[in-house]
Amino acid sequence: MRYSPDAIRTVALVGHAGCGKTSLIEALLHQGGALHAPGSVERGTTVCDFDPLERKYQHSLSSAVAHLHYRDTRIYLLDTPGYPDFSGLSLSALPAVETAAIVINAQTGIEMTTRRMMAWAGERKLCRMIIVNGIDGEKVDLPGLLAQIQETFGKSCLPINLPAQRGRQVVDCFFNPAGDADFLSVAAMHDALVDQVVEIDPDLMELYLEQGEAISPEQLHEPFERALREGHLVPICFTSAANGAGIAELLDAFVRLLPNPMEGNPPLFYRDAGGRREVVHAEPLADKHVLAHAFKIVMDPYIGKMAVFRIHQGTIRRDSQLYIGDARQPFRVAHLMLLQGKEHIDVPQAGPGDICATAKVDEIGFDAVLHDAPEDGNIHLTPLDFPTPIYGLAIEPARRGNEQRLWEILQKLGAEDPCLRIEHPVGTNETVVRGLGELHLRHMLERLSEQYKLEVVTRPPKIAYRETIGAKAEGHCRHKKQTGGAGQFGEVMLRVEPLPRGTGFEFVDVVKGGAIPGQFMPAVEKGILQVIANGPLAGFPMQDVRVTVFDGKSHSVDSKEVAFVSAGRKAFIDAVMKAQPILLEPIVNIEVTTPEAAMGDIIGDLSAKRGQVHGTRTVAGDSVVVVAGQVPLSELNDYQSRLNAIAGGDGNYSIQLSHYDPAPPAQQARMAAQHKSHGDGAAP
Ligand SMILES: Nc1nc2c(ncn2[C@@H]2O[C@H](COP(=O)(O)OP(=O)(O)OP(=O)(O)O)[C@@H](O)[C@H]2O)c(=O)[nH]1
Ligand SMILES: [Mg+2]
Repeated sequence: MRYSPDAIRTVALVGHAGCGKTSLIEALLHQGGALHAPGSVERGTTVCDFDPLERKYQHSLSSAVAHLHYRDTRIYLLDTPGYPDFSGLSLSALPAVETAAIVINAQTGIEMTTRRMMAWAGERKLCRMIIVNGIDGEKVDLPGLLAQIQETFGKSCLPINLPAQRGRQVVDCFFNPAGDADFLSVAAMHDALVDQVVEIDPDLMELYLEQGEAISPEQLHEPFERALREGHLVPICFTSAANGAGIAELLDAFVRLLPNPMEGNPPLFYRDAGGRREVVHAEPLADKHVLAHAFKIVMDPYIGKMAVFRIHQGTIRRDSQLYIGDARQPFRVAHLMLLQGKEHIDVPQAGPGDICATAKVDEIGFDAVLHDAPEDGNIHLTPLDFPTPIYGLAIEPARRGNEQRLWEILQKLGAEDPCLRIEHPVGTNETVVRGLGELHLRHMLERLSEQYKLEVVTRPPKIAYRETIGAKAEGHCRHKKQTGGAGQFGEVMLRVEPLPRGTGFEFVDVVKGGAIPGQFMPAVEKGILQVIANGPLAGFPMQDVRVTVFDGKSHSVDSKEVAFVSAGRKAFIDAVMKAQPILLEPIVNIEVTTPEAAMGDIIGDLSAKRGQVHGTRTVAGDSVVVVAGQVPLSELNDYQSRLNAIAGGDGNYSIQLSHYDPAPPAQQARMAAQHKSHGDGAAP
């Protein structure tokens, strides 16, 4: 059955781990008739947590798509993982939907992912709603939580229903405001909602003041959508995925109140017109050119590479010819499928608003734009601002000979997750996988062994230190070689000086009178750049240095490129070693979420690790705190285990690169000595 765009809703459920997203989708699928009985996360029987590792851990580790048909409407539900380690996969689901439903656990309240997702969805201009789930819980303080939500996210967050019968039901505050709620007055909430909606439209406001109560929900539909689009209204629904309270009402709210693809804010497409960005307005119309966006890539061991995409414009049919980005050759859509967790349902065609998948097309990468007009090859979707993966693990196969296979599998895993990066840092002979946290990398390792049956050994990677200098100095080298016939000659004199942190490298040539002939200057720079990539102090890349070459000598016969590369390199090393070389270490911003009882110990531990605590804030009532600060990355080896020990298994943390600072002198000395003992020392 084909749906016109106005009969489609797309919703991504986002929010902190364990708030009930997967369970809610299960309850909604059941309510909408797509499932005879809801499965459970504990029994490993849900539609969305179908991966063996998800079942083992009882947590979603990737995003999943489900859909249902309800009251002539097709509703797409995207389940996303709540752990911050997998936020690359939750964030990437956002461009596929009109609405982000931020789920809050009634028991634990506002958590780190809640805040982040509210902010991220707001930045992407998505319509937002809040679902407070778990209202059946015994010790929940729902009035307190509602006040906290409004305090944190603003007064635009208003309930469209309220819990009743001590969390066994909900009562509607918008369409039929009647009945008693467990707290607050239904009538007052209705008025607050209508006030908020009419505020957006002065004409309606006037009418409202005249008509008063008589204004109908139908009259409010347009302004309601506008209020959602502009973030002027964030409706709140209450649910329990466990006892079913509020589930039918939530489904009803999806259909009646959430934007269809024509009512949501348009996707952020742009055309790259020779470096200039021109906004492209995708129109959700079936007869226009195709514009679709691949937001999820799955490497299925059985069906191969599968791309999941959202159609924003036009119609895709089985056998359609589509282009991937700026590729010249189109591919044929051999399979067009709707997804229900791990199930694929072949469909003949799909249109604007639909979320589909196609398999066996190797060229479709994450974030690819699919289209059917060669001239649209320069259309892109504004990229998401993903957190930087800086938590690294050096990895190699347990058995020699498997290097290539490991590399290929890592590339596959990296293709699925925008926050998993595979690196081969210059100057090291390591393959390093970077992710957002220990859990992220542990999951990657489990997939290597369980899914791909590849055993590997790991160790902490070399920390990405940098080198710089602390003073001005001059350096000199006369490179002279006489081997049999032709000789080599080049002489370079240069000056180095420190630049402000984060500036990089500058090369200045002020040589006068052709002391170094112009054609050899690139050779001098090449020699210097070799040292920039592999610093003389401890072998790390150098930054924030200006090099001024001011004099030199050449020889009419013996001067050659190699001689000046060598002279440039050695003169530069000479200068750097006299200019107070400094080892810089990465400093990260850290946020530790911990039960309040462990807060003092966490702060003490961070201080002992040369960290600085900038502040703490309370979330989830009073029981959980977030400690924010900065700490050198080199101090965080094995931090999750320490945190587990201190916080009794309830601690969590996330890090992001902040800046580079000089490493303590003892550490510098140790690393310089290590570098020397490996024979890569600074001696020119
Ligand atoms: N009492 C109660 N328990 C719930 C409710 N919803 C979910 N749970 C339980 O809470 C736990 C976590 O639920 P999930 O659905 O896996 O939560 P999630 O948001 O998908 O978690 P992640 O996948 O880790 O992000 C499971 O044990 C559920 O059975 C609810 O409304 N009430
Ligand atoms: Mg889940």
